[in-house]
Amino acid sequence: MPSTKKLNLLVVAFACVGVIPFACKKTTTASCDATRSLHAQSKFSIGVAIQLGQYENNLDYARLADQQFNSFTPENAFKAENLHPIENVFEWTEADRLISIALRNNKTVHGHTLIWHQQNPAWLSSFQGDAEAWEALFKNHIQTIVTHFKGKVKAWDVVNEAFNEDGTLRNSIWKEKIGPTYIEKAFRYAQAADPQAVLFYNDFNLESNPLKRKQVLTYLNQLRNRGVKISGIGLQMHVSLQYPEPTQIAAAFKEVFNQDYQVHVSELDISVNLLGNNNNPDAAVFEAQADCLGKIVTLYKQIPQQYQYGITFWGISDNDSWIPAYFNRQDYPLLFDKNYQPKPAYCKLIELL
Ligand code: 9MR
Repeated sequence: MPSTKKLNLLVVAFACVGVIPFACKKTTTASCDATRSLHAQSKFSIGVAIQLGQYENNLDYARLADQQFNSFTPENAFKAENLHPIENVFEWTEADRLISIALRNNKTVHGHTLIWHQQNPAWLSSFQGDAEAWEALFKNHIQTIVTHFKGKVKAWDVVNEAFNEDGTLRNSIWKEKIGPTYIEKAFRYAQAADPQAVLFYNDFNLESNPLKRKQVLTYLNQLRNRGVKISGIGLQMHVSLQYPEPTQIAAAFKEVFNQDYQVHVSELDISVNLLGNNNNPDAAVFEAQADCLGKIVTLYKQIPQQYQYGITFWGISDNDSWIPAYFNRQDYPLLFDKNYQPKPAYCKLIELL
């Protein structure tokens, strides 16, 4: 995530915290065990970001991954720095292990991500070549990966986080070297390599920033009008107790499906310590988190079924979340606690699905 995202989140949080300290109000959730299965309860897919190392070394993690979720998004294993670490060398070993675990356990795999400005291999920034060489590299990167996983990966986040918060195109190595049409080209190359794959554009703050959402939709609609296949939009939804308001989320879902895009809540987590001043939240905070998730899921269920691609959580337990390391603060944003026990958010979810 870019540092601007960090800043934006904080600015938004400071702006809101005095006005609406708890957008998601407290209710009481009965305690529950995790002997049931989220995905078995659900009409749409319930996904999770998977870390291969955790899956292979932590029995609690693997048990919950298998039991509760039916779609796996590799959290980092499919990013360019891991799959394409050296020019002309692709490294499949770990990604293939993850695929066989998923398929053996009847999970679908959501490929994340083909083209991004982050987690690119070092060789890319020093690659010397003319426009033609860059185009060949770009095409080869996308098509080698999509072809390798054809028939095994159901859907791809073809392009990730390509827009700024004001809705303009973000500067990135891809925009610089391939040109501003790189998004269109990425989708066309992915589609040609696997015509069956479901193709997504994925980004953050689409649920909370109407300007960015409008610009992204306008941009993607233009591509579609030129015959580019774009099946859906991933709203990452790294949200918090304070923000965004459920009304904003409802508006976002509606705008996206009204324009004929499938809606993937693609990286859901709910921060309970956005400002870093509540390292030991009490039970009321976790009830509020459950309530917040309940509102999101209730809104998601109102989306017409053909547009419900699914909800994916960005990790299993609070132990596995990216947030503490990235923001250098304690946080507890997921469905299971650090001991892999269900939290009120899990109980709320299973009750609502
Ligand atoms: O969760 C991922 C974390 O382990 C990585 O260190 C980080 C690197 O930027 O990427 C995290 O996942 C990101 C995802 O790929 C795209 N959207 C934002 C996610 C959180 O930063």
